[in-house]
Amino acid sequence: MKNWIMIVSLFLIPASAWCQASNASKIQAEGAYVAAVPATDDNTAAYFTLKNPTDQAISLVGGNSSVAKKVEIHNHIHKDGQMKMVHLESLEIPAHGEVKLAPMGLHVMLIGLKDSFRKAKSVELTLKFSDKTQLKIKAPIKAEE
Ligand SMILES: [Cu+2]
Repeated sequence: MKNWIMIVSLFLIPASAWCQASNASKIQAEGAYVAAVPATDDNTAAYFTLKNPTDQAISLVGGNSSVAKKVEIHNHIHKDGQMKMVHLESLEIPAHGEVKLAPMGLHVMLIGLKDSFRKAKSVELTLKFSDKTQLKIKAPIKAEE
């Protein structure tokens, strides 16, 4: 009798719910926005604070957006008195910690902006993490702050 009840309860959970639950990231993105740029600019940057409420470090490893050809994780460094951008393969968010992406520092670069960006008021961005999960965010386009 007990076995019979277990089989029935397994069937009651739809397969789609399993897929979504395993693919959705536990990382939270707060205060997300994308910098408004002149129409002649091919690139822009997205900023947000990533919070990791879990017991394990999780890294941001990439992303994509329909408004840009490529999405990369970047940092700004000072070298020989100049400000330079460097491409990072990944960005770790410590367990129970947070990482702030902000102008003049860490950012997510949207490279090769498409025409759809020019008319947009917000950008949908998918962030990919080292634990194979994804986070979809909607970031308004506004002046850098
Ligand atoms: Cu950059």
